[in-house]
Amino acid sequence: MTTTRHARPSGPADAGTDLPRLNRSLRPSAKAPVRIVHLGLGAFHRSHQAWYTHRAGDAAEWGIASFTGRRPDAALALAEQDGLFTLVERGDTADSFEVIGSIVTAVDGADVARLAELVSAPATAIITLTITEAAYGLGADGQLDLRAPDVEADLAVLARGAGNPATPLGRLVFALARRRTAGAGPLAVVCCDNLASNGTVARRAVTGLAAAWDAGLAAWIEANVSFVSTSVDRITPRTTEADVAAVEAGCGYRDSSPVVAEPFKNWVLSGDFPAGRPHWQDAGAVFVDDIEPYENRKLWLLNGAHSLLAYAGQLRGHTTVAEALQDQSCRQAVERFWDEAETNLPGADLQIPAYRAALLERFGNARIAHHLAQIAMDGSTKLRMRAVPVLRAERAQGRSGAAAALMIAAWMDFSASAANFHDPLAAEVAAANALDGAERTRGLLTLVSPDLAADGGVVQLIEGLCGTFGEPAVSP
Ligand code: CS2
Repeated sequence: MTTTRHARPSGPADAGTDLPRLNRSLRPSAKAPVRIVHLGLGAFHRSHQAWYTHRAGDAAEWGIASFTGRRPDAALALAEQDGLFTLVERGDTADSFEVIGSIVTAVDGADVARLAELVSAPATAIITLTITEAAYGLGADGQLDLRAPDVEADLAVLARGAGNPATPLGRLVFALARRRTAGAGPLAVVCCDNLASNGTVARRAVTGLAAAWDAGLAAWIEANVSFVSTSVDRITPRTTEADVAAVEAGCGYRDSSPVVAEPFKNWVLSGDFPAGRPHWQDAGAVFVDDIEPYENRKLWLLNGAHSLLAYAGQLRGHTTVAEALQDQSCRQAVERFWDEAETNLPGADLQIPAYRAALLERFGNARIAHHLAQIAMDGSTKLRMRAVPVLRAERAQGRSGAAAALMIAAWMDFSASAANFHDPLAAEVAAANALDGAERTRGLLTLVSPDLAADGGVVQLIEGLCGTFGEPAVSP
């Protein structure tokens, strides 16, 4: 199937260019009714879940209403295009373009009344989430931190009966309460964030918040909401002005919101859909009983290598994944980490050698400018999924876990030097960085894994590895 479209849409030209804007005249098929509500309208949602839904054999029955997170911008831009956007599939040598039609409504996340209305509609069968790893509000102990200021604030809003919670979790819990009242029946929540056992994490976070507000609601959620676990994969860098220009040149229309992604995509899901689901398998999604080996393979090998490259690479002065991979010291650290991780990934079914080879190719695609700074964000949360399990497994078997420890050491060095350090625990990280020597290492490690921080051997190992990729540019 060719995905390149050269048709010019009818309709007004965009201000500032003589090109027409992408608009409903290019909608690939009739607009589907809303049956999926999504929280987290970002580039990854559009290149992944929206693409799978667009390509499902029964796409005509499954429209997505997609809500933004903190800002309305993406919803406003997409609404101008009737929800349509161009997916630029960027291979090693060429781009192909496809107009994606599965998002039928794009809404500002602050419009919680609209969210509640759609979630409580009987036709809605699925709520998908890409709200970032950090948004599940889990502490290092894996439990929802009810004392986090934004969680406390939302609980106060819910307790007052006000309809404007600010966090994605608060908004979701509010909307589920409306579904309960409406008697609209069971549905599935499908977590698409990069977390281990992400369905379980979402269940814990949602029911934890609900229980702190209304025990009856928590019990209703337990009985009526299925939390599906998924492993999601498609490298999707942030869209740039050059990408907008590439769409203009390739398609002959102006799209304010194209999304660029690699050709590779993967979606593994496990769990029940009590109100039905699209035939995502038509687009290559895979449904399994036991998702853990697949999610570990992806979280450790792909995301782990990404985080290692993000910290080591930036300490070495690189900007993108492809650039960092050219640097032998970064490449070697990745290969060593993969060797360690692989020892803890069971079964020939996982085809680890082929998976590793494919990753090297995917990371090496220099036409995808995947910025290390984007991956480096929220490290305290990400390392819990990407480095800690491998380090823990290695130590449990009497080995050092030095390659996983090196990822954590690189994060520590980066945290002390980055001009723009973005992390939910940024204040705590800064406080720990003001300490010296082993105290600093222990303080930082406690934020990622309190149990590993209590092990003097691990603290010493990580401290010894600090400075491997160069000293932090700015001392704490
Ligand atoms: C990346 C992921 O930003 C990050 O933390 O590791 O977004 C990664 O690109 C995706 O998981 C790929 O599927």
